[in-house]
Amino acid sequence: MPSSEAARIARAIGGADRIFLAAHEDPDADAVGSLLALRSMLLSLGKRVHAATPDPPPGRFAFLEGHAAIVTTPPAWEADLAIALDCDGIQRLAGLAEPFLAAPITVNIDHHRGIEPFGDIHWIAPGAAATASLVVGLADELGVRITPSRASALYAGLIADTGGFRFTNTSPAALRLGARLIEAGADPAELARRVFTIRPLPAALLEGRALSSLDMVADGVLVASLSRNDFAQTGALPEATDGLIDRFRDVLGVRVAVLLKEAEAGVWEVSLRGNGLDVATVATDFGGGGHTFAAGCTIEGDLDGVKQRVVRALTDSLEDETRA
Ligand SMILES: [Mn+2]
Repeated sequence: MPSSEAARIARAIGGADRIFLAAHEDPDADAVGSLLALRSMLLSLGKRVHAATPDPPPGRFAFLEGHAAIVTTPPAWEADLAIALDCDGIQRLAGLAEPFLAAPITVNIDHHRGIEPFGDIHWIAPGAAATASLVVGLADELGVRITPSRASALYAGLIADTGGFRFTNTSPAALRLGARLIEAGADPAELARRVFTIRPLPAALLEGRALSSLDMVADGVLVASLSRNDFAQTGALPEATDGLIDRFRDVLGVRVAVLLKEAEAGVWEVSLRGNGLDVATVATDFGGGGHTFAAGCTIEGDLDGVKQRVVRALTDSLEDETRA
């Protein structure tokens, strides 16, 4: 994927010795995979690299090479260059934002739509299926090889963000990239199992709770909710909800699926999935963001209040879209 931004970033990397790499809070496979692949590439170029995410990467990605090197703290040294991956807004770096911005040159590599650009160089490609695909573009620009471990990390990101080549961002380019990464040593069956299928018992128990909470509250708006109690009683980690909402979107008649997840007492993380309907606008109205059909925000209040506000906003927005 040739791009003038990739060339500028490659030049910035060429001129740097100490590089601070960061990816977004609550990191997903694209964030972790992109971070690990780029870290490995930069190490091979003889750079000193610090890789961090505001929250620890999920343990289920521990099989990816370098996973243990990811920390939640900024580097103890002054970086020459800081690169953010998969971050739709500086706020997604949470506590790492300030040290990130303190670097003399800052770079943002991302594929989210409608993001607030930050950094001296931003390479934002909303047409790219995953940030992982931009990291491959950068590898080509830098002339570094996609080793089997880099290919595995990047393939994990690619399949996570395309839902295993099922989402609307599944394009010829995404499939070609998948093929290239498999040729470079990624094991598709094993990686699909690691990213999508394997899960601990508490996650299965939590899904049971989410299923029993399902409520078709308005025409085509299906809401699931998980309280702090549900997490405490099942022993499930926050990441146990990964992929859950996508299954709820597939329930017949659903236009929008909503998952309300209580992060702290009275603080609800709201995930939205639209079946061909824009949900990013509603998420943005509540101070969140994301992709057109997959977005999220955080709302404070009790469950009923939060549910009502989200559902009202969604039904208003659905009416507008139906009329338009
Ligand atoms: Mn991504």
